[in-house]
Amino acid sequence: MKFFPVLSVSVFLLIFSISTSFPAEVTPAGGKPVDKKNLSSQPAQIAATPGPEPPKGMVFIRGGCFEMGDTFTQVDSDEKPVHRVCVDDFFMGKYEVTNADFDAFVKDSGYVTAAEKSGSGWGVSRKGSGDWGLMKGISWRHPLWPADEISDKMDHPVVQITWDDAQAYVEWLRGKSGKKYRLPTEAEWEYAARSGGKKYKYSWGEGEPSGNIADESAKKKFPAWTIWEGYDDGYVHTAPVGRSRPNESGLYDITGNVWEWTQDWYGDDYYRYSPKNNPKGPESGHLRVLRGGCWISGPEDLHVATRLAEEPDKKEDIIGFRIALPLK
Ligand SMILES: [Ca+2]
Ligand SMILES: [Ca+2]
Repeated sequence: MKFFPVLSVSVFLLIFSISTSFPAEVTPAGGKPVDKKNLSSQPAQIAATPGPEPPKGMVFIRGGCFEMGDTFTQVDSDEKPVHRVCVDDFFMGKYEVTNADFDAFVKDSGYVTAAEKSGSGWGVSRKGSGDWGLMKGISWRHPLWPADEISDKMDHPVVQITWDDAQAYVEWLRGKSGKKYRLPTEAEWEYAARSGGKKYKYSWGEGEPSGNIADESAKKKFPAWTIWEGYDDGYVHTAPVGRSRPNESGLYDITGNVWEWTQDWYGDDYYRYSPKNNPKGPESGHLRVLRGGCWISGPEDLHVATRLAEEPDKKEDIIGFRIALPLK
């Protein structure tokens, strides 16, 4: 398990006041509307899988069997043993849930998130040290620091969302649609990130990374971070969804941008006894699984088998989610 934060930076607990003054921040190209028709890079191969028409904003993932876990090293970890898993057909969100998506939910339901109730969330300091801490006055509406606004980044992934907040969103979707939306299971997530269970080390397959990760842009701001050397996605913090090249299943930002809550409880030994068919995680636990790495993640945390576990009430500026919909 990669205990958070997965950075070579000092962890600190510091309560910032709302009036704390930080230097001006620049997020390259942030907030511009995404014109998905004009994306410069397209997937190397979109699985030409005939299947049922997915709901808007989702892709069809044809089920199958695959080798789940870390197939690339011999090091013992919670990503071992590699084990065979089969998942049924399902739909998966093409993008991470955005601020615009979440705003529609909140406007319709009146829902108040955990960070708004508690008045704080976790985030990275705007100072170049990259220190991490609990900050007052941040929530999904003020994702990075108290003065940060979402009005110019409605197409960014929503963050500062607990697992329970994500559950409230999918329950709302269920009520609106009559369909059984939920978070993806950990197995579904890895199968989809592997473009149908392929034995890839990274979700993008071979070649240059794809996604908003700790890159050369991030290093200019946070010199102490471990980055993917030579790769520049242009974003220090979150990026609009859908800007990066999708994987072969047509999923955007499945690696990077924000960690994504899955439905499952976390068990560090779960792979030793996981059932083969449609595993749903341990029956109980105190941590939930997140997948995919984020904008602060370096190479070690970006391989497709990487598992992160957090308490379900954790809210951070690097955590969001995407939705799934089983066919039956
Ligand atoms: Ca980046
Ligand atoms: Ca992601």
